Amino acid sequence: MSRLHRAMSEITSKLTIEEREQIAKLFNEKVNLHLLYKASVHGFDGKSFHDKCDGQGPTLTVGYNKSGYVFGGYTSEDFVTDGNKKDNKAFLYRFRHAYGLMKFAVQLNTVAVYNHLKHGPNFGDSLVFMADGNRIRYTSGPSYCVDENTLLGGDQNLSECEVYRVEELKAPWRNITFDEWHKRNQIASINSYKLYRSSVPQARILLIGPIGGGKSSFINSVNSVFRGHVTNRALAGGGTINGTKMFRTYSFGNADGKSPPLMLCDTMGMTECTEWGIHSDDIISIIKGHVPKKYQFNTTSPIQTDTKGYIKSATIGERIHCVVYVLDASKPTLLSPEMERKMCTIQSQITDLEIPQVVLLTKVDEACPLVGEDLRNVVWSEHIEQKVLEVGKKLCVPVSCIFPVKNYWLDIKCDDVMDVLILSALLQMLRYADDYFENLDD
Ligand SMILES: Nc1nc2c(ncn2[C@@H]2O[C@H](COP(=O)(O)OP(=O)(O)OP(=O)(O)O)[C@@H](O)[C@H]2O)c(=O)[nH]1
Ligand SMILES: [Mg+2]
Repeated sequence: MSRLHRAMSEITSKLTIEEREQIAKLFNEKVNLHLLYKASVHGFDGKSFHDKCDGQGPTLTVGYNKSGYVFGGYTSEDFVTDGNKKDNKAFLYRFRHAYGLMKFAVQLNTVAVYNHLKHGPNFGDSLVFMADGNRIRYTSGPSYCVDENTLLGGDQNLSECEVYRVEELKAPWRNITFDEWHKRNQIASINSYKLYRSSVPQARILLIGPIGGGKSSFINSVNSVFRGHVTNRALAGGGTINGTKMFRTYSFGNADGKSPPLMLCDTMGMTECTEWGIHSDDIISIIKGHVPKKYQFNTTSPIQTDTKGYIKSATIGERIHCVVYVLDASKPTLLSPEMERKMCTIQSQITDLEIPQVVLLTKVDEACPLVGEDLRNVVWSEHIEQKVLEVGKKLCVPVSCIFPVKNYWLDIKCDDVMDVLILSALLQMLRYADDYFENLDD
C-alpha cells in the first residue's frame, strides 16, 4: 500500500485544507501528514498519546483551542515514555486565520522534548499538552522563544489535540503548475495552434477504451473548460444502458467565439465479450475515415463497404490523427487479461497505421483518496504513479504520453486544477496529432 494510501486512517483529521496548506509551509520538503492520534477519540491523557505515538519518527503535534488558534510543535525525534531529547530541527508554531503562520525554532542544543508517561507531547517543558486532561500548560523556558499570548492567545483549554507522523515525500512524478495563469496559457496555446498540415482544419482525436471508462465525460470536460461552465453535450453514464452507442464527433467553441483546431470522436465502449461493445473492426474503420457521423454501432457486425453512409475514399482530414485509450484508474485491475489482449491486438494495427497514441487515466479522484481530497496531490501520489507505470508497461506507451484527469461529472462549477489537467492532456493530444501530419510528409 502506498504512503499516500496509508495516510487515510479510520479517524478523520480536523485540519481544514487551508490549515494543511499553511502547515505545509513549515517544511522545506513536501510532506504527507498521517494522523496517529486524536485526543477526542483516543483520550486526553498521556498514556493514550504514548500508546499511539511512541516510536513513530518525526511528528507534528496540532492543538486547537476555542480562541481559534491552531498551534503545536514538531520534533524529528521519536516520542518515548521517558527521557529528554535534544533536537535542533524541532520548532513550535502557531496558525490563526487572518493572523497567519509563525514558526519558533528551538534554541540550539537545548532540550527540545521532555518525555513523560503522564504527559502528552511536551516541548521543552514549555508547551505541555494534556498536562492535566484537556488543558495545556505553557511556561516560558530556555528552549523556545515565544510568549503564551502569541502562541495560543492565552487560552489554555484544548478543544482537540492531534499528532501526525510527518512523512517526507519524494519529488513529484510530474511537474505541473496548477494555477489560473497556467490554465489561461494552455487555452491560448490550444486556440492559436497552427496544424502542420494547414489544409486540414481540425486534428481528429479518437477516444476508445472499456465501457464506462470516462470517454464521453472527457468530451464534456473539454467542452466545459472551453465554455467556462459545466456542460453535458456527450451524454455520459457509461455501460449497457447509458453508454455511447453512436459514433459522434465534437468540435468546441470558446466563450469568446474562438474555436480550437481539434475534434474529439466518441465511440461505444469495448468489452471482453462479443455480445456487447464496439467491434474491433469498427475502430480500425473509424481510424481510416470510413465511418460516417452518427453511425449506430452494431455490436455483432462491423460496418461494411455497402453500409449506408460508408465513406469509401476518406481524405486525410476525415481520418483519425491521434488515438486516446481511456482507462479508469480507480479499478483495482486497470485491464483484465482478456481486455489487455483485445486492446493490444487493436493497438498493433493502430501502430501499423503510424497513428500517435495517448492514454488518459480517468477517475483519479476515486483511485486515490488523497487525490480525491485535493486533486493537486495527483503528481505526488505514489498510487497514481504506479498506475501510470503499470499502464505504460501494459500498452507499451511512454510515460510522457499518459495523462491522469478528473472529469466533470459531479461538480457544477469549473475548477482551475481540474482544467489544468484536462488541458495538459488535450494540448499533448494536439501536438501528437501534429506529429502524424509531419510524418506523412516525410
Ligand atoms: N469519480 C469519477 N467518476 C467519473 C469520472 N469520469 C467519469 N466518471 C463516472 O463514470 C461514469 C461513466 O462515464 P462515461 O463518460 O459515460 O464513460 P464512457 O467511457 O463514455 O462509457 P461508454 O460510453 O459506456 O463506453 C460517469 O457516469 C461518471 O459517473 C472521473 O473522472 N471521476
Ligand atoms: Mg460514452
